[in-house]
Amino acid sequence: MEATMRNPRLVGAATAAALIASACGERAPSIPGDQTMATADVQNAALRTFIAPGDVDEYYLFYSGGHSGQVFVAGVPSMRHIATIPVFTPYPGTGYGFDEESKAMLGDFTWGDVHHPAASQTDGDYDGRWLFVNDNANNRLARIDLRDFKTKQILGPIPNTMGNHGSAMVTDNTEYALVATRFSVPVPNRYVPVEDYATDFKGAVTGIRIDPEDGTMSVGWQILTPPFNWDLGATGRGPSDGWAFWSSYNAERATGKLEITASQRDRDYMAIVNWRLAEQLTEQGRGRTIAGVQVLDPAENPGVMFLVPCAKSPHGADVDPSGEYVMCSGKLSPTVTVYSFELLQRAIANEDFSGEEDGIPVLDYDNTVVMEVPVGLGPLHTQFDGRGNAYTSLFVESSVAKWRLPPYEEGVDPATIVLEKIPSHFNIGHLVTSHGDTRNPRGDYLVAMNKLSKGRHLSVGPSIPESSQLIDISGEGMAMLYEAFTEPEPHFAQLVHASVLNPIEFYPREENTHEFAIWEPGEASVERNAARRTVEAKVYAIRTHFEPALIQVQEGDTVVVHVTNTEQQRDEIHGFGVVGHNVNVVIDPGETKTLKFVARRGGVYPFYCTNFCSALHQEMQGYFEVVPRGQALTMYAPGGDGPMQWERRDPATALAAAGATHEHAQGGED
Ligand code: RUQ
Ligand code: CUA
Repeated sequence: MEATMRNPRLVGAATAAALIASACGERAPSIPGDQTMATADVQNAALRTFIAPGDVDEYYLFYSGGHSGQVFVAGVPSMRHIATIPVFTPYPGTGYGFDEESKAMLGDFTWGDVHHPAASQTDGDYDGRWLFVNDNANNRLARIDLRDFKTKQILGPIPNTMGNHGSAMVTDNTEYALVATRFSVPVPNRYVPVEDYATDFKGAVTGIRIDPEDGTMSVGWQILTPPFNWDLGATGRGPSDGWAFWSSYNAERATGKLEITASQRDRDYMAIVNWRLAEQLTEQGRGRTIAGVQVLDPAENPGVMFLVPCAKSPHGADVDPSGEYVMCSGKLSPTVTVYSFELLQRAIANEDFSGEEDGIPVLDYDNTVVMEVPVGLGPLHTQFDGRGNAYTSLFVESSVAKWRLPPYEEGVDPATIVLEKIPSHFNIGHLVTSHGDTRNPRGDYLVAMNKLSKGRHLSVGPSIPESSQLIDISGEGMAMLYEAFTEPEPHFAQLVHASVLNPIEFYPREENTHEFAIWEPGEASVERNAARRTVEAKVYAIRTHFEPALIQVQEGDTVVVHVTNTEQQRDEIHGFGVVGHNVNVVIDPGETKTLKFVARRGGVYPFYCTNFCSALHQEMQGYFEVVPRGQALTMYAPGGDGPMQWERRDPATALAAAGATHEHAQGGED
């Protein structure tokens, strides 16, 4: 303690904690279970989470924004929100979805449903290059570049896919992002009555190939599956490298009220997919082409897919850091089912099957399971600490259970495997530990992502946030540290050590390949094509003006503006908002963006810098003159064609105007 207290940052925190403890003695902070936190625990929590002004956090928390279509970035341990990365949703804050490039990426959709982010890996650990996120709603997958925290590609809709939920998980060396469907439909999609669901509807598992150089995603192969609802998956590593696993619900192949109809059987299935074999079979042309994708039927391609029963209505399928143990959490059973990969392989080799589903062998349950760990009610998802422990979220019980991974001693009492529980507020969905789905979990922090916050915050009316709780798992026991609130709606997250990432501070000018980038004010230009009724401008932006500051167009013209932010300095961001035309782009230093709008009504419309950039930010503005139809343009050659002439005439004698104002003002004073 002596040593730590020498750290001035910690002394400050300790003092703060002591102050809280004394000054607010009446207002005892409460933690899970509504027990009062002991003063020592308060002090510890304050010390562990306090980041002094100017200091930075240890970890990046990338958490999915659910149906907001975004990804949120927070620092851990402070849990401070740092950034919002828009992915499937326009976001005027960064101008995303307003410039032509990102509009093209979004296509016809203005929302998505992000559930499971997956950070790229090399040798089974995060490499800090990309973050892949799924869109459960519109069957897409997106890639965020962690060099600049921007969405760079949206792939999809992925053919033959409905509800891209079991997604995204990346393989050990980011060869693939693997995805699976939540909903089943007729494939190829056509009208078939829902009564024929069990026989005529299909799900799919898809391998999305990742280009190792630049991360470009493309559809590699697809496996058609029975109409089970694939929920969540995990990729193998070590001994299980080359394999992937998905949990499913609805082994009943039911429709209607699934809460009843899909909860009839005692067990659902976990899928075991040999993705390397799927890749080979596709290369051999064993697939049928449906909607442009090579689709493998597992009945005709033995070995590519197996099923094994698992506890009822599972959410997570997870693989431990060694790659030997695969587990499935059955929400409707109080257990986590742990399989050994070796036993699964043995069952496959010995054809130890207990049945089949549409030609897919079902492995014998008893011969593949190592243990049904009695974790508690509503187990949902499991992460690891790298010290032989697993942490499972318990939705119904509203807590996190810490338990011991195999191997277990002969005849071990299953109850002794569960080591500890800590309550969460409230109804935890996913949890994430630092590097928790890699070969090398760091074992220090766990974030519980709770589905309900039930008013543990200042009241904001009926539409309330979700809560996330930071738990210290570095010691023997788990300790609650902090609680933060987020907009809807975190599902899963990635907790990545800051040292893994190396984001840029601005875009180096040499890298700007935009066709219409300009770097000198003299290169700014406005060109009108009278025949096509378009005006195209190259605009130069720097603190604190635009060049040109006046653009003349004709009513009805399509206006295309390429704005280059010519700054080469961190934090010098400019915006370009056009009043009355629903356009706002934000251009980072060194970046060029293109915006486009139709000048529908004659008049004068200001454009201005929307991002506060300097003391003269308010002055950074200009005008679009929209000359009414039938009235001659004055800044172009007769006929309104060709380059716009900059200085058409002196501004209505600025001096005289100023004088007038002055006089007027003086008059007012008298
Ligand atoms: S999810 S806890 Cu794994 Cu779709 Cu929401
Ligand atoms: Cu440029 Cu504000």
